[in-house]
Amino acid sequence: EMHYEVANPRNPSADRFVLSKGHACPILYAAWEEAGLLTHDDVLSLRKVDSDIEGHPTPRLSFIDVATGSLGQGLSCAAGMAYVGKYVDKSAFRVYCLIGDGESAEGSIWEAAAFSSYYKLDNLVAIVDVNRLGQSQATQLGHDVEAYARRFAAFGFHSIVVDGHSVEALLNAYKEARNTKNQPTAIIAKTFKGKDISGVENQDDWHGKPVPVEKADEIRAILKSTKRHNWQIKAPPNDAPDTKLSFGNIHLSSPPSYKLGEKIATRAAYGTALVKLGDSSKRIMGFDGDVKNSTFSEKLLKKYPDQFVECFIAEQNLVGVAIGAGTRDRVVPFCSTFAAFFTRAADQLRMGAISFANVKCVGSHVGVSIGEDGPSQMALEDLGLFRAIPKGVVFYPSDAVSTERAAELAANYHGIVYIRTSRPATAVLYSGDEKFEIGKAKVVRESPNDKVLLVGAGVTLYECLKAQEELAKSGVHAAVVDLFSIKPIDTELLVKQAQRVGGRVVTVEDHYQAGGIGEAVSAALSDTGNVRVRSLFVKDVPRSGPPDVLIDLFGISARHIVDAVKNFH
Ligand SMILES: Cc1ncc(C[n+]2csc(CCOP(=O)(O)OP(=O)(O)O)c2C)c(N)n1
Ligand SMILES: *[C@@H]1O[C@H](CO)[C@@H](O)[C@H](O)[C@H]1NC(C)=O
Repeated sequence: EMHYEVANPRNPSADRFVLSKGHACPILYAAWEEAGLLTHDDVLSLRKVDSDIEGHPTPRLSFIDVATGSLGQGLSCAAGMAYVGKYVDKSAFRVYCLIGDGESAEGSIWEAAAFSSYYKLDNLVAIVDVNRLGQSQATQLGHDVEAYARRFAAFGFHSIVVDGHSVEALLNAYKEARNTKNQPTAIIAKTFKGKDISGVENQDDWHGKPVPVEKADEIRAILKSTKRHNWQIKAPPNDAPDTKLSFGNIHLSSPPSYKLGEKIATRAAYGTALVKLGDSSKRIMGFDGDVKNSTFSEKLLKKYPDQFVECFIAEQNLVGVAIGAGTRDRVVPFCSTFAAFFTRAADQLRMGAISFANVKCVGSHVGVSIGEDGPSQMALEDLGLFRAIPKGVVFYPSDAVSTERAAELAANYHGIVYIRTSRPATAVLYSGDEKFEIGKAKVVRESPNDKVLLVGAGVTLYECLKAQEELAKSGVHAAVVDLFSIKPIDTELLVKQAQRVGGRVVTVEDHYQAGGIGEAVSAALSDTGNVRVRSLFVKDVPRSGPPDVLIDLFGISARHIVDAVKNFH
């Protein structure tokens, strides 16, 4: 059914296959041997440490676009691929996603289903392997294929029920899917786990186990008696445009233009940056979860509606779609929502790391400084989440200039990048031509007499600046660092400054302690002698109130910084 190029599985025009039930990958490896990409020895190296034929599929293999194995995520990624195929590449490629029936209990499957029908992704086919069984017992719906058909139909799919063991029935269903316009298709395949193998078929307790070696002859006989189908590999049409996406070459269409001291929220500057990146590349895409007028991603929608996808209030799917859209470097996806709500997609982000995904997450509304909306809207653990991602980059810009540059750096870094933006308007600190780099902090105040180093980012940088002025009045001189790049952190600069001021360092952050700036700075300084770090952070569950009041009440205001310095002996 699929069109692909065996020698180049990542051909941008080729059909995509996502094995959402990733644990079934041995059969996928066997299929690629049959297709001629893998050797028999490759396939037999399953799960060996020096083999990319892993226990669950990952993009270490050229025919895998997204890692799977954490159930419920494949359909979102497939939908992202299908969206790009239909609306961005305008290519004929089709996307197939195989889902387990047990897996279909995951809510994210249904988030993806709603998204796929809303966007009329008629190039997307979900195949549900209804074998009745999960891992430890029967699924909720058992073999009730009609119930799956009704559910997918209710979510806007064209549902087709087939005998999943009949290749003819499956081929007919794929044909029907190809002829179905304006809606995705769900093929509900009734199957039996361990079909035809005596004592195994349709029985519990065989999940994830090889059949016993004594049964090998019986199984060989079954396979030999199974009718072979004549098939040929169909070449892709090669109709996907050459995107020439060259990372390192995506620029803001004009440098940041603000007046020093002018007050702009970094979230607003993010919207401006996204538009400027969109000016220079048609392949910059924005994704948001119905908060686009809060995150300011709507600026991209307004100027370039073709480069924006509303993903509605379904953050797991938002991240999954963006990860899928970013595969094969078709687009550079920027997804935005309130930073707190990215925690809902923690598992998608974790899997994104295993997928070596190229995705940018921009979280607004961080910390107590959002004010009256209260703690449910305050991200206070997002830095911990994103810092944990291997090779992930985390920016926490304090002003509008550094925010625009963070977005530009993110667009050019192939990997997962998080940008933490803030709600309150903050003063512009840098001129438009200031150079920002991944892994580099900025010293914003320094004098030869400094006796303490204050480290902040976002709103707390301004508290540090206020504290610095206050302390100077009583003759205590403090250096102030704008951390900017939380990960990788600027160890060199921190060590140098900490030593220069005599080893006293105070960090302050609008975030809980775990995974935050205090811990990051402490780790960076842990191998430097005679350095001590005091950290101010949000210690308790916050509440509603004016931002300034909350910043003070929860212990991260200039007054608390001054106290910390005065009590730091
Ligand atoms: C999010 C998540 N939860 C649990 C598991 C553990 N697990 C792996 S396979 C499986 C059963 C899956 O059942 P189904 O989707 O019906 O697949 P099949 O029975 O066809 O193998 C479970 C619970 C997992 N991999 N991911
Ligand atoms: C977003 O737009 C809606 C509808 O126009 C409006 O009611 C709401 O106040 C806006 N939110 C923000 C934060 O501007």
